[in-house]
Amino acid sequence: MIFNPELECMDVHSRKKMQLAGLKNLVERLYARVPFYRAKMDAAGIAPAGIHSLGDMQKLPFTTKEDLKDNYPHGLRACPEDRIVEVHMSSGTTGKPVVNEYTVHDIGIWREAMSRTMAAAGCTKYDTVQNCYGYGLFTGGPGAHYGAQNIGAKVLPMSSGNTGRQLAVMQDFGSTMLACTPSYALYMAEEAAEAGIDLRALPVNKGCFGAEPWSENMRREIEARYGMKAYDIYGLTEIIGPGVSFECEAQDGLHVNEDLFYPEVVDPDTGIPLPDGERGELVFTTLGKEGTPLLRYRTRDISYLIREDCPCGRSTVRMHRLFGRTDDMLIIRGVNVFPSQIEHALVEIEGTEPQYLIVVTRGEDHLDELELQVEVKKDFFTDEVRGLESLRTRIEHVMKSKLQIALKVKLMEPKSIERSVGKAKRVIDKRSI
Ligand code: DLL
Repeated sequence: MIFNPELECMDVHSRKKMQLAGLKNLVERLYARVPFYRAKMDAAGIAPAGIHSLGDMQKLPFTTKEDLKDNYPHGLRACPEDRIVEVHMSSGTTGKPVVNEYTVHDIGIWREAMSRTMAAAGCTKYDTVQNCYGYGLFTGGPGAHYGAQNIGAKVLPMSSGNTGRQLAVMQDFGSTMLACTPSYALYMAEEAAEAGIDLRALPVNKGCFGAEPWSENMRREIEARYGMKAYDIYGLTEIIGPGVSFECEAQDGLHVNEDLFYPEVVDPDTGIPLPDGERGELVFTTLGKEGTPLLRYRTRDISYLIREDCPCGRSTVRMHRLFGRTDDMLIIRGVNVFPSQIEHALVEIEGTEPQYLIVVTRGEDHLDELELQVEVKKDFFTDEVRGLESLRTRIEHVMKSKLQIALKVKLMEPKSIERSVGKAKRVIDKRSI
């Protein structure tokens, strides 16, 4: 279902006009109200009066994660404090967390963005949405809550964890839609199998999953185990939370809510905008936000833009599912490796689960070592050493040909890699560089 046909299917020219008006208004507000942005624009030699077209966007300075950290907690606020009604933060493993402060208007933008997102995954007022994204400072729980409720669906605000109770509620309340991280969806499916619960026999038939990288293989696995259609949803705390972009029933790229969040893709090294279809770093500008709007925010997420008609009828630009992050990239003996490449390569190997952990160490010879711990499927995990050894060498061989580096594979017993109720941790980097 298309939640807002007027805005989601509008003709591209009219949308561009809206975006330009939004950009001009944003630049004026930032220049007048946020000293950080005024200084940056002055240094770049661009004033609000110099913005005449969307092409002028390129004259504007970028905003980076470092800028957010330097201005923590309130330095980028663009409205009086008494207008802020909600705050979210990303946990950020290092340094200070990034903050998003919302006005009532901003919550409205989020609600709209998430209503479009969940409607595209088939959510209607007849659905019961089991929301197992974390509630709290994390945006996942509240974002899905606002969207589903606005559609008129019934929300079960479960938050993450307590898997036994999740499964009991899923059965007792007949949840029809699931919202959580893809890794948690798989974990719940494993627990269900263990408890003898047949998820395929339950009413749950769709889900919207995101907040972490996941492969087509994981999608197929989730769809098979639940008997559902699994949709990818994308977003980040700094911009709004979930709701920046989402898949429609065509599942061929994610529609960007571009009237709200203007996307660009740039070369991560030079910052030069790349043509549609070319892979680079996603950059977003929030067009209507009041609390902590962002100008040309460098996400570090890697994708490309698709500007072709979509059979669903939405006219918004799409982004390819994320390929990874510029800062997730591991440099192993000089070769760039993304965890997502490893996950994609694992797809080809029968007998493995989509559960893996990458451990990077630096040996006494100062060379990087990469160990890939891979879980073996229950049926493949026999005591027969020869079978396992051939699986191990097969994985090493596939990885070598796909990634151009040698790595050591350690086969792990079923369910031995730690499961997460939120975002899964896939890399442990033990190098002290
Ligand atoms: O993860 C917001 C969110 C919640 C998105 C629920 C979707 C569903 P952060 O914690 O700030 O916000 O993390 C944002 O997570 O820059 C991506 O690197 C990654 N990410 C988010 N969605 C996807 C996705 C939320 N669908 C960071 N696929 C982003 C791959 C994703 N990575």
